[in-house]
Amino acid sequence: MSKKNQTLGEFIIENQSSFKYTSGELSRLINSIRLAAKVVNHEVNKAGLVDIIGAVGETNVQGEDQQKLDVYANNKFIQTMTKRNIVCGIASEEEDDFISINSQDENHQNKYVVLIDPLDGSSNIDVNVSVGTIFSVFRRVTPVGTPVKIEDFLQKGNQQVAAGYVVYGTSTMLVYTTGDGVNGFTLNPAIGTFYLSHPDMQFPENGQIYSVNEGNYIHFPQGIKNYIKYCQQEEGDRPYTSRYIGSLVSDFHRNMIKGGIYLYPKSSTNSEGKLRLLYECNPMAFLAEQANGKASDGFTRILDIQPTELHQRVPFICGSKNMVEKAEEFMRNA
Ligand code: P6P
Repeated sequence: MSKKNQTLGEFIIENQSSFKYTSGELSRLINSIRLAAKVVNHEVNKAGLVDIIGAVGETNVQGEDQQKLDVYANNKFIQTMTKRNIVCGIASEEEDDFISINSQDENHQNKYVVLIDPLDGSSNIDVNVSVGTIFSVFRRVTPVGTPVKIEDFLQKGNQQVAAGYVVYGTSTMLVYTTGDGVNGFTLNPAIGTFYLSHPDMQFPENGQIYSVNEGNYIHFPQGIKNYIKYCQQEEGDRPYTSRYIGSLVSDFHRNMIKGGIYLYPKSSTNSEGKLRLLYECNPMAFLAEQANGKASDGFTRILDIQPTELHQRVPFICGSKNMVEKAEEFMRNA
């Protein structure tokens, strides 16, 4: 049983034996993410003070302006995981293709691949709104010791061995799962230590918060329009409250604590939605299900979707189980 105020390091050691692949490699991987999170947190917290805000002048594979902090966070996470010789491959929202690590060293036995959104919600950076890092971990499916291949990354989300996020908000938290529940750790910046502040996080089965960009309403499928009107009706515990930060990690985190639903549907302007399956929806869906929540594209469980390409998008509905099921009902009946 996890104990509040345990440090992340103590928690990892205590729970390592409960993880079926107890090689210690995954523990070292979580520790490397912890280190990178602290380094990125330091830069995020002083972004307003130094000239680190502002686009680098390039655009990433998503066609989005690359903010300097995007680039910084991407480099830090990749460097930290590479230097510690833990993973054999990395895919990132900021990288056009996946990165094969130690492929020259035929002796390496690294068996994990990591997919990462190094700084999600980065358009919020220069308006001082919280942003986050999202990560997803799989065991490779190609032979250990050989260069990774695309199929190591295009695995269904139900094969993830770990997933989590860092939210750089009023406090910095690392929230993750290795398939045995979800635990949240808060950083004490004075000493650079993460402490277990939110053991065994669970979505309430019901909630009264819905998170969607209603500016896209006219472009939504009819089922989503009908669900939004349902949320706004005067009946029972409704109307719900609309809360949308524009940062998936922050909206997800609040909804997991208070109860709620996040929706990024497809639309006439985003035919597959906006969010990326591999390094946004899959890790958040794994966390949601581990926290008694639910995640689908409106019809299919996110974790059962077979990926076909690294940066593919999917419609995303995630949060309190009963709220997601009600939204799915509206999608079916539209
Ligand atoms: P929109 C950030 O770019 C992001 O990927 C999520 O973090 C966020 O929920 C969503 O996109 C915001 O998108 O189109 O509503 O601004």
